[in-house]
Amino acid sequence: MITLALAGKPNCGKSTFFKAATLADAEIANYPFTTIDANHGVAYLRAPCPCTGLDLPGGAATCGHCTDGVRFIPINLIDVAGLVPDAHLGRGLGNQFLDHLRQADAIIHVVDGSGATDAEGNPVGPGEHDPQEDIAFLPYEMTMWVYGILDKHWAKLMRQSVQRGFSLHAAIAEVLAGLSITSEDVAAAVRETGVDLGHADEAALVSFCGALLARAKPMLAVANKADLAPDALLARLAEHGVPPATAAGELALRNAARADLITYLPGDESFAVVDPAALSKAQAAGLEALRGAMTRLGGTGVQAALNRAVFELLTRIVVYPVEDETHFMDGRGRVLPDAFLMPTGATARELAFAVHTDIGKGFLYAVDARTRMRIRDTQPLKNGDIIRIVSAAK
Ligand SMILES: Nc1nc2c(ncn2[C@@H]2O[C@H](COP(=O)(O)OP(=O)(O)OP(=O)(O)O)[C@@H](O)[C@H]2O)c(=O)[nH]1
Ligand SMILES: [Mg+2]
Repeated sequence: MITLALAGKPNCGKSTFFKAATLADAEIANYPFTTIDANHGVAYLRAPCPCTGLDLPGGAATCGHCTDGVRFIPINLIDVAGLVPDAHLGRGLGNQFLDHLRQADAIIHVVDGSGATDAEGNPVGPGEHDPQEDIAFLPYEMTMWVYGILDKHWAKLMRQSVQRGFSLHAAIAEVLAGLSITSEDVAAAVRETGVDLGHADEAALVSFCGALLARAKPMLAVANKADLAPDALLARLAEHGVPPATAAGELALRNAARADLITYLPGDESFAVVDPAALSKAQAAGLEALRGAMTRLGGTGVQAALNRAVFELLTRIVVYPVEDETHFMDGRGRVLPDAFLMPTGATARELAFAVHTDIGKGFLYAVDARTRMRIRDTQPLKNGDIIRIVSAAK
């Protein structure tokens, strides 16, 4: 399963974002380093369910795995302890937490878009800190952390490559394998930065590490606490590709929906109150304030950030494997039960391997369930495809 990590300075709203996205318990408080041990949970991506418009078995309206045609696809989410400037040198809680980011396929960098906390996460007056200053800090800390790992092994790496004709690219990839960095990534980062690894100085190696990291751990910065931020600041952040979010707003909506006070699906631009008479005065006022913020921001931005990280940064597509292409079912009669997040360009054979190694090994051919046409082995799958895999393995 895809794993995203929430990272950023202390007190920016990572645990609030995590709790809103997973509804798992997580401690939230207005001071730095509330979270020490990382929280792990399951969040969901939002996608249109392919059952809409299909002729389903027994004339069913939906597949039973979606809500009104909206499909929620599970991913892992990790809420990591806050990082402060110079964490790579051991400041704050040190660099042990950078280690949690190893497991992530991509990172959502939660920025306090309200400017009401300083670089260390201590509360300051509204707008006293410029959130733009925080955007570059996380990539920098992570780059310096990778550089630190490489630097520690550098003499050995050089010796090995000179004495034993070992490829330096492969040796670097081996040292950084924990970050899922491959020798292809190393070769690409060398091409991108033009670094001559054999004779590189510190600055050249740091820029090489930055390029490596951008490939291995793509990052999306999100301006959280946007409900408190002035429009002009949000517009400036948006110009730098940083979308707004209100994690606290999303958490309030999910709790209200769970209590049947409102109808709201994560990622909706608005919500509907079920029965205005059932709300306390405070609840009604809180929800109306939130409605205003959502109109201004185009929703809470939480679902949008999760979706963007997976569909845009990791360029995944959703594909639905079935065993019976006429009824869109698996072998147990369940309609469209599984959604697979495949890399763009993946083929049916790769989907077969993702379903099960044996199914992949026994792969014979695949059928597009919508057109009932066989698809070529080499043909890239499309987002939303429903695919029957025919395999010698059962
Ligand atoms: N107004 C507003 N406040 C928020 C939002 N998200 C979080 N907060 C508040 O910000 C404070 C910090 O939230 P946390 O979720 O604990 O932040 P964190 O980043 O996990 O903090 P550490 O674990 O200490 O690193 C709390 O008081 C939250 O209620 C938001 O979207 N809007
Ligand atoms: Mg926290």
